[in-house]
Amino acid sequence: MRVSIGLAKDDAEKRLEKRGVSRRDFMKFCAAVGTALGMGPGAAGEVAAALTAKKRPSVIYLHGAECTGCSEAVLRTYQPFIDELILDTISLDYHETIMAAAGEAAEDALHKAMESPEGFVLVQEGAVPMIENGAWGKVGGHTMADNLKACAAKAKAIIAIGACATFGGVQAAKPNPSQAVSVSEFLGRKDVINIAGCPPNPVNFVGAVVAFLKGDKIELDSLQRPKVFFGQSVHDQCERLKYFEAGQFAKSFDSEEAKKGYCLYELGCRGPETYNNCPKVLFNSTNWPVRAGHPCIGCSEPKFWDTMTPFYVGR
Ligand code: FSX
Ligand code: SF4
Ligand code: F3S
Repeated sequence: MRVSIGLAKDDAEKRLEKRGVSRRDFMKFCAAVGTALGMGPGAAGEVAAALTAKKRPSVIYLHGAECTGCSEAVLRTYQPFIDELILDTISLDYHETIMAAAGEAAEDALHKAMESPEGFVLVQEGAVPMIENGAWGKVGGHTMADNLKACAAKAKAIIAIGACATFGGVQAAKPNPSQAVSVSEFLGRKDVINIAGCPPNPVNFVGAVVAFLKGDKIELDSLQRPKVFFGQSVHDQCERLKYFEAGQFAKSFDSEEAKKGYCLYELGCRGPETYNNCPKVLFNSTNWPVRAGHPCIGCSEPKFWDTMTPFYVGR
């Protein structure tokens, strides 16, 4: 599907306005993305320019084995315009869960996007089930593995979004009955951009898209996550760090200490082992797990279902 037609910058802003999104809100969001990207004072303007440029990349968004929470996170933010923004500013030509087309029309859209002369960016949400030659996961009669392989061979850039695509996620947890693997493992490629998290922060996803649109090099860590988003531990950025350092810990969720905002380490917080920008970027610019009183469960780390469990137990 071609969700929208090519829009000049002003047209894009006008269209957002029509949906009740003021330029101010749009620029606020752009500033948040710019800040996450570690850009300077001109960040909002630069991000806005990248997102509203006339020439938009075609995006193919594939699903593997997952819960679709990543798509939900991107499309159901409190800012009603992020969906509009994504659909307007990139040309989302194929997205299995939100596209209107079905059956052969959907397949046609995929092939058309794959042949687009400008090329395309491939986004994959979800792991790749490998058992029985991939037969446990099929879309349009093809295995998820085959779809990914065919698209990856032609893509200009590959973004793996969410814990499942980046590291296998819940379906790769022991005993991994479907023999699920991550996108980079399946493709054997070191250039897949891993936007980790279960779900990941939409700002990090949009940030990676913006960096690509601007032609900026995206530096990755040893787990192929952009350093700019995943370079620091959750713990080091946590507002409860002062309590950790003072040895002040909440012993139970209903304790006075918990109410006072003491450190959740003894209640199983994995912030010290986890790299992500949640405390700084927040979800929906509103909150993040620890501020809401819940320990970090390590959702942006590989195999966290195996390595970070049992949850709610200190170590
Ligand atoms: Fe995985 Fe996406 Fe966790 Fe779900 O689908 S990252 S299970 S929130 O959403 O891939
Ligand atoms: Fe670290 Fe978690 Fe304590 Fe925050 S709540 S200081 S992330 S251990
Ligand atoms: Fe995930 Fe921990 Fe952030 S659980 S959302 S990395 S606080």
